Amino acid sequence: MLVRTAEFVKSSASFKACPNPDRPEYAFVGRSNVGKSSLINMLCGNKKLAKISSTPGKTRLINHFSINNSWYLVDLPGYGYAKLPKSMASTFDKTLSGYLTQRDNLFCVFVLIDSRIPPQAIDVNFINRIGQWQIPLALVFTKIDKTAQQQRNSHILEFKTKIMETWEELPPCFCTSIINKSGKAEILEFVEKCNLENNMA
Ligand SMILES: Nc1nc2c(ncn2[C@@H]2O[C@H](COP(=O)(O)OP(=O)(O)OP(=O)(O)O)[C@@H](O)[C@H]2O)c(=O)[nH]1
Ligand SMILES: [Mg+2]
Repeated sequence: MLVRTAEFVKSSASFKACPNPDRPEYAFVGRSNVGKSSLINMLCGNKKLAKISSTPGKTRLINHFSINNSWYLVDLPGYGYAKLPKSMASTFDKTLSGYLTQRDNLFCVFVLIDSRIPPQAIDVNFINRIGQWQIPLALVFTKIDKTAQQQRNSHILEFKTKIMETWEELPPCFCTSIINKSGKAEILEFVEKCNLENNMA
């Protein structure tokens, strides 16, 4: 799939304020700083589309981007940012769970995992929650340019093994790097397939 146009639509503080759910939607979620906004920019070929930062906690709202005027990409606030005051962390959690459970046009949630580190309980727990909500999901192992192949592969294998303790089958998995654009074609092809399977876009 070719991304011909990618436009920012709006930032929303809750699912209630999101744009009309009238087209397929794909959301990116994961711990703060894992690379959600960077990945959206890579997929769209526009480094300035979603705001990125080396400081965690940059994205604080639900951000919709319209792709080819026919489907949405959504940049979500990160979870698990330790430096947030507790009250704010719980607001983020409500924003996130409200969005994930109420958005009817959500075709797939991409959960981003940092390939530089071994499996983290917070990611595994979050993925299990998505499973309980029965929302289609895919896993994206990010920043693969940052770690030696052997170490990264062992983190990814450990993660998949952990997931298989509770899941019957592995969800689709992707590996990405914004440095060399790894994973871009694969993710866009996956989105195209989902759109076609649902006869939309
Ligand atoms: N080397 C490398 N750096 C990356 C990659 N993806 C993201 N980064 C860097 O990681 C940092 C965080 O990226 P963001 O895209 O802002 O992360 P985020 O998940 O949107 O973070 P929050 O909005 O704070 O939740 C930035 O400094 C990016 O340049 C990657 O594939 N490779
Ligand atoms: Mg972000």
